[in-house]
Amino acid sequence: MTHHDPGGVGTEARATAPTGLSDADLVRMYEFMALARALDERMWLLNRAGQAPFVISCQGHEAAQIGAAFALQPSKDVLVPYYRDLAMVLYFGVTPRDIMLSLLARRGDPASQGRQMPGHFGSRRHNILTTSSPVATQVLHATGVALAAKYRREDTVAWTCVGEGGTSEGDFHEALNFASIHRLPVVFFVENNGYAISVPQRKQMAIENVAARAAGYNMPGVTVDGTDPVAVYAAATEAVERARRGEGPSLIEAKVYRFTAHSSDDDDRTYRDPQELEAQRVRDPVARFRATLLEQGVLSEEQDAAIRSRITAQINDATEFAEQAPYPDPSELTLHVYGS
Ligand SMILES: Cc1ncc(C[n+]2csc(CCOP(=O)(O)OP(=O)(O)O)c2C)c(N)n1
Ligand SMILES: [Mg+2]
Repeated sequence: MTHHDPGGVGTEARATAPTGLSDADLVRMYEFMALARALDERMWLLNRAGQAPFVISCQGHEAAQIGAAFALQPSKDVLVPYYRDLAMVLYFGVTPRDIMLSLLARRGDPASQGRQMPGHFGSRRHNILTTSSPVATQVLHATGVALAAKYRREDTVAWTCVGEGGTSEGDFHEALNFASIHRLPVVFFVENNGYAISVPQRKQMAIENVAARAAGYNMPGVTVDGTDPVAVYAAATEAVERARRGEGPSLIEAKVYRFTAHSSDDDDRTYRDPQELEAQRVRDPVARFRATLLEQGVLSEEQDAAIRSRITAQINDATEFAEQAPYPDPSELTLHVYGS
């Protein structure tokens, strides 16, 4: 298995049944998850220090995103993410420097040259479709990507992510209906964190599992523990293989928890009991996966320390790089906005 490496981990590979993931793969998964978490935490620090206007977080979603990412091939598959997918885009090749340039609205931001809000990922180079702000629009875009891939007979899978709140939008249902009729190579990945900003799931829909929606479109729908990257990887691999075989789309619901407020502009204490948040800490995917790997002897304390210091160095570098980078030139304000 070839996977993009976050920074180089010297681990011997050993096949682990039944997922086919080697020890090296598991450690790489952990490093991506820890990198995403640490980068996210730094972004909040910069926000609270008044340097970054807006942050939207992946904290709590890391295992779901990395488990999914490892089932994909960034060189040929297309990622159609939503704003929480920091860990996924890092796996597809977006760097911490790129993320910081976007966060601080600098000219070098590869997603929008400092014009869009942070969290609006997009990179032609890395096969990441540009994110649109209205929730669930990306689900239709991914369906279009899959339709194009089928027409061109390309071995491409379109992978799109959406929150559970987004699955109550009409766009979501139109996309699933169309994709299923035409057996398109697309996977719909729902990161169910139980809230759509302040609205709990029971006020968003009358079902317990979003996966149940798949039955209405005659496609497989599964619910997985989104705090376990290996469980997500197994479900994702099955869906991706099905799509590659030409058998059509699948829906995967990963149950996660959102450890931060909706965004840096939200105060979750107005609608979420702090005790609920504390009780969910035992489900912290990064801490849990680290503990599991240590317990299984897949990761050593020394290796973990090396990973953490490498991550800190990467994040310090990215922060300093972006802080020193120039803002967009005001004379280029209308560039890429109006045609001539
Ligand atoms: C069509 C549309 N309606 C409302 C919004 C405002 N909005 C942004 S994120 C969000 C919540 C989405 O919740 P969910 O889909 O569960 O994703 P989560 O943020 O929980 O990951 C809302 C209502 C929007 N961006 N687009
Ligand atoms: Mg949600």
